Amino acid sequence: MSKTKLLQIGDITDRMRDALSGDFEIDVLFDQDDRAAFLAAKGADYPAVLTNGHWGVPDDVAAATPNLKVVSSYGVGYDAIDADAYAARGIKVAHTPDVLNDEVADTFVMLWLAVSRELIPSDRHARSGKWESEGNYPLTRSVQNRRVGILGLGRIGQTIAERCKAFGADIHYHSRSPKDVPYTYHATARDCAAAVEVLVAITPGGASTKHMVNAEVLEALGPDGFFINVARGSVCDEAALVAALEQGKIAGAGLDVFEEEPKIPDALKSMDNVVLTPHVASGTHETRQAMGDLVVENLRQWLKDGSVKTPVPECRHL
Ligand code: NAP
Ligand code: 8YV
Repeated sequence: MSKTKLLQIGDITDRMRDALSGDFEIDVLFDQDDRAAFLAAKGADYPAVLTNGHWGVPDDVAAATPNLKVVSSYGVGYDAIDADAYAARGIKVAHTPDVLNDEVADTFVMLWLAVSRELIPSDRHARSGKWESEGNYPLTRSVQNRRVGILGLGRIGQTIAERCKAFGADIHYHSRSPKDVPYTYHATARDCAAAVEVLVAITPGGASTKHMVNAEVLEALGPDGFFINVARGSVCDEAALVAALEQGKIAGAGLDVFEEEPKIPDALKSMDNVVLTPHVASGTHETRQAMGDLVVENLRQWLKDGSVKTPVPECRHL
C-alpha cells in the first residue's frame, strides 16, 4: 500500500520519525534547496502537514497545499496557524494540550525562583571567587507568601496556581471570563498587575493578547514586582519591558519567550535582574516524548478514520 505524503515543518525527534515512517512518506520543507519551486511542484501532493508552535503553517505553505486535510502541531499554542481559516475549509488542526502543563508550570517556578533569589548572579559570585575576595552575597527576596497574578487561567495557568500554593501564595488571575476557583478574579491585566507582586503570563499568543503586558501594566506591577513570561513573546511589549527594567519600574523579569525569536534584545541580556531561557518551557526528554507521541497519534488516528484525538477548539465540530 502506498504511503500518505506528509510535509514536515521544523524539527521532530527520531522517535516521531520512526513511528510515522511506516504510514507516511515524510518530506522535510527545510531540506529543500528551492522552497518556492518545491512548493509549486509538490504542494498539492500533501494531505498532511506536521509543524510546531513556532513555525505554524507559513502563508506560502498554506497557499501551495490545496488538498490539505490535517495539520498536526508539536505544541499546544497554535497562534501561528490560522485555525479559523482551516476549520472553514474542513481541515483538521490538532495540537498537544495537557501533556506539557507540569513542565511549563515547573519552568515558571524555575524562572520565578531564579530571578527572585538571584540565582545567576549568585552562582557567578560563587564561581568567580568573589565570595572569597569580596565576602558574602547580598540578601535576596523570598518567594514565600507572595501575591501572584496569573494572566490566563487555563490548563497551564491552573497548574501554575497549584505550584504557587506550595509557596503560600495568595493567587489572583485575569482571563476572558471568571472561573469557578478560589482565587481573586480581575477583569483587566492592569488590575491584576496592580494587586500582585509577581505577574506571570500564560495566555495564548495572537492578536487578542498582543501586548497585553504593556507599560501601564508594568507600572501597575510596581518597583518590587517580578514579571515572568512563559506564554508567547507577543503577549508582552518588549520595548516597554526593557524601559520598565531600565527605569526600575519593576524589580526583575524571567523570560522564556521573546517577540522575535530567536533574537533577544541586547538590553535584556545585559541585565542581572533578568533571567533568560530560549523557549524551553516544555523542553525535557520526557515531555517532548509525550508531545511527540500525541502528534503521531493524531496523524495515525486521522489516517484511520479521518478524526484527530486533540483538535484545537476551532476544529472540534468537524
Ligand atoms: P488554555 O488552556 O487554552 O488557556 C488559555 C487561557 O488564556 C485561558 O484562561 C483563557 O481565558 C486565557 N485567554 C485567552 N485569550 C485571552 C485574552 N484575549 N485575554 C485574557 N485571557 C485570555 O491554554 P494552555 O494549554 O494553558 O496554554 C496557554 C499558552 O501557553 C499556549 O497557547 C502557548 O502560547 C503557551 N505555551 C508556551 C510554552 C513555552 O514553551 N513557553 C509551552 C506551552 C504553552 P478563558 O478561559 O476565559 O477563555
Ligand atoms: C514548543 C510551545 O516549544 O507548546 C507550545 O505552545 O510553545 C512549546 O511547547 C513550541 O510548540 C515550539 O515547538
